[in-house]
Amino acid sequence: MRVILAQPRGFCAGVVRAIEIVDRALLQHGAPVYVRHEIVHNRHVVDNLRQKGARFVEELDEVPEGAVAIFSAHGVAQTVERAAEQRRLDVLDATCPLVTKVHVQGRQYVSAGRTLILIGHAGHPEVEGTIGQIPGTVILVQSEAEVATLELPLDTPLAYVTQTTLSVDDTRGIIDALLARFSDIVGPDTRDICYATQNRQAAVRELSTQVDVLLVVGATNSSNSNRLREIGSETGVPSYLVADGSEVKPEWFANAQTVGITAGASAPEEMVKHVIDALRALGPVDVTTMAGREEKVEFKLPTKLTQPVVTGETQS
Ligand code: 10E
Ligand code: SF4
Repeated sequence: MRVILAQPRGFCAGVVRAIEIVDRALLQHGAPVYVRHEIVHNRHVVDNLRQKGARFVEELDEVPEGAVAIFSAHGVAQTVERAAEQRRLDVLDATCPLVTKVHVQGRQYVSAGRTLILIGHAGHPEVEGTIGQIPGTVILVQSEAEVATLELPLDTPLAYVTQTTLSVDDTRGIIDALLARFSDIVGPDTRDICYATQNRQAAVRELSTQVDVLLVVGATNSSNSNRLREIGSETGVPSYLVADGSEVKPEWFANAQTVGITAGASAPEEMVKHVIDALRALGPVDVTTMAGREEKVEFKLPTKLTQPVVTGETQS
């Protein structure tokens, strides 16, 4: 069996930064530190940090007053920021800077007097965070069909922003429908879909022309990983989302000579190796990596975590 690995795949700069924030917080403060929501949508990442002393909670009232609390990479609403202040929590914000950029953009549109449309998936934590970062009403649009049902005067001053991990193609369709229906609407084209999402989608689209089966390593609650699997399916290749090698099923490869593997932005490379090992258990495999875009994006850590840790007492 031939295996071709997508390039780029796996961790994006926002995920690397978020995990580093938890690691450094543990070093600086000692266990436990509290993380609101999964730091990124991956059980292996979460379990690893839990073993090191991180405690994962869904709401801040589960965090003792004054403790270290880390916001996940997906971002939080302003009500969560205020609740953290009230509980005097020592907050470290692991929101990806590209998500924060969408919050800032949305607030700018609203303060310029426009009604804001957020293109995204209801209930996703990034969407809840973005809605909660914008003062006033935010209208959530999830599909092209929903655009026709919006009950707004056609000349309402509107603006749109998007979730960062959407399908580039679906989002373009929704934006085109908005532009066609409303006469005074502005927004950032598809640029709110982050570089990592766009690069992984472009790579998987190309990879799917060369493979008989596609495996996407990622979690079922990971938006960006689900979009990668959908692209594989849309191109007609049987495509499966797997958390790790234990979920790989031999019958998927009955007629397959070439298998493509990619990984969502929150999936560790160890899990890609685990999946390759599962394929090896079925027979010999020859692994290559497709030629692809190199990513050099890095985000700064919060300054609180870049100060040297002072240990022991100073001598007089
Ligand atoms: O479900 P998502 O794809 O949004 O999140 P993830 O944790 O799987 O991957 C990282 C992406 C983030 C934080 C959204 N911008
Ligand atoms: Fe940031 Fe994009 Fe990664 Fe989300 S997927 S954490 S927006 S770089």
